[in-house]
Amino acid sequence: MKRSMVVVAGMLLVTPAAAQSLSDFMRDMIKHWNTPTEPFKVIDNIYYVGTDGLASYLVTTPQGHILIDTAMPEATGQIEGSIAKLGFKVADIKYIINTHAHIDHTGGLAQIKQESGAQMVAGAKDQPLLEGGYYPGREEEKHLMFPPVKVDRAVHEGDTIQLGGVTLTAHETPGHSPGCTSWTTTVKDGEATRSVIFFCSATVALNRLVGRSTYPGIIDDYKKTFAWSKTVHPDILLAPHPEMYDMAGKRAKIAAGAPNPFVKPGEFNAYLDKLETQFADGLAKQTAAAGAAK
Ligand code: 4NZ
Ligand code: ZN
Repeated sequence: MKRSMVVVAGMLLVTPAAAQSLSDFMRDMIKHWNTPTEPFKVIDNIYYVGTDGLASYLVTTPQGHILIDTAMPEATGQIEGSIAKLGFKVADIKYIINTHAHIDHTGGLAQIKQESGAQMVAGAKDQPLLEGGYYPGREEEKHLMFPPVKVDRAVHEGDTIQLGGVTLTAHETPGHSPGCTSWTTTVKDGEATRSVIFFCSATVALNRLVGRSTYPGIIDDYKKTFAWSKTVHPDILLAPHPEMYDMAGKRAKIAAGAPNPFVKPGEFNAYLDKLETQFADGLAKQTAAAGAAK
């Protein structure tokens, strides 16, 4: 495993490696996030068009395409190049979905919307963040800002996007951001039909849970998301950070043919159980730190 990947995995937990300065850590993480990678077919009509360290998905249909998330602002050209390399056109994107309004997933939304004329879709509570281009509770931090993008459709639980025979259903999974939205659909895998989740995220990462929290109600929101996660059992887990579902390991196995390595029932639920434990640890640490500071 490359060092940068270990670093990113650590970031997604809570804290950087103690021996490494925060800026070194950030530099390694951003380098990984901006490293190019080959686009590839995940399964059926779902393609990976992200970078080595940040996921972006193209869901194709005969009536145009749906793009889910972008990456850092500087990686937008990579995503567009990947779409072209697969033989698809940016101009044919009809909807752009954002799972959550953080710079590592929103950097190319405004540009690709402008170039394609696509409708921008996001969770209703992330609309002000996307239209303001800032991180909630850290409005002054320039390095977390991204090009603002107008949201055409603000979605809630159960809302759908339908295009060319494909239906994507929105699920409110708040906490990581206030409007964090996961999407479900189904794909064909030979004769079988598989259920897919594009999970938003539920890591603590940069969020403040106690004191002046990232946003009011954040703790209850994470809890709602963990409760909901126990009620769904997707066959395929996809997420904004490729480490969340071992994209690289599975991609390496695709060449072998069937069975498709991305089909892994139970992976989502095991991962969410792990995130729930990490959330409890993060909350305990932040609570203890707030107590010690008094
Ligand atoms: S995230 C940064 N999406 O919460 C931004 O994993 C967003 C995340 C992590 C780190 N950042 O800019 O340092
Ligand atoms: Zn995030």
